[in-house]
Amino acid sequence: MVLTESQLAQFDRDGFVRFEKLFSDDEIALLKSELVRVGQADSEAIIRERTGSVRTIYRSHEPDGPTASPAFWRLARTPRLLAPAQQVLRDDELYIFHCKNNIKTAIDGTVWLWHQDYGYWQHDGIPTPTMATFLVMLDEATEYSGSLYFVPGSHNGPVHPAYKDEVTTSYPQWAIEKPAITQYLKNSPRAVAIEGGPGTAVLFHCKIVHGSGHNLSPNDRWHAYMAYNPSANRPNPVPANPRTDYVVSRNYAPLDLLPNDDLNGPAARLVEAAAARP
Ligand SMILES: O=C(O)CCC(=O)C(=O)O
Repeated sequence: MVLTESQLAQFDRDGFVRFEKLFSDDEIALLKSELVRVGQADSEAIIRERTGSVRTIYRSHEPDGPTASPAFWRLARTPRLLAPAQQVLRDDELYIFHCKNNIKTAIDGTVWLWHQDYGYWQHDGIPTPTMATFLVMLDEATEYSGSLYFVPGSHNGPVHPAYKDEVTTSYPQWAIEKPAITQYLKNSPRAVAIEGGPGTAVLFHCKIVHGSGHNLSPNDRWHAYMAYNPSANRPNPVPANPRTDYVVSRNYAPLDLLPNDDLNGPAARLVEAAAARP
């Protein structure tokens, strides 16, 4: 998929660009069934809410590991995601910094405080804020079910002072400090709710100011995310406690576009194994 000049300009101006029904109902059903399957694993790459329900499933895009899924391996490489990410980052050599699936369950799926992704990722040693993430909606996202909010154009501003919040949710988050975010929101364009049906996709910049609320609705709100980073922008070593591989991937090999844009198929290992067969 090739972005038009106007889509590219929109990304550069607003910090995000959306695509309606980029994935079919069958593809969304496949991705959801894969998350149900890998969500049964006993793995540290699965983060739970304090209630015990699943909050995030990481690392479903690799060919190995307890949360691995061939469909997600292929999703990372589909020309529908990878090609626009290459375009907005002006770099053909991208790898997945991480893949995460936020399973914001009905009633108990909790908030993501206002933050910038690069607010965390700078602490992981990423040299420059030239990264972009594709969100794929696996359910209907509404304000009621805890959709994202973006502050348009905020990626062109500074990296705001952030603190590590270990109180609000089960998983620590680098959130923008309250005085800074309060002032910023008062003086910025109004945040927009990123609502949409299953199959909608949104590509966004790693410095966009965003957050999301609690899921008060009776319906789950599953989102899949692929965070793309140029291989040349891989993290520098950090002095202490580097985060684990499922959240800061050490696999910097540039991704190849899928030759056939089909999420139904094998992942790398299986492709290699098939090719090696006599
Ligand atoms: O899925 C959400 O509601 C928010 C996720 C998010 O902002 C993040 O993972 O950085």
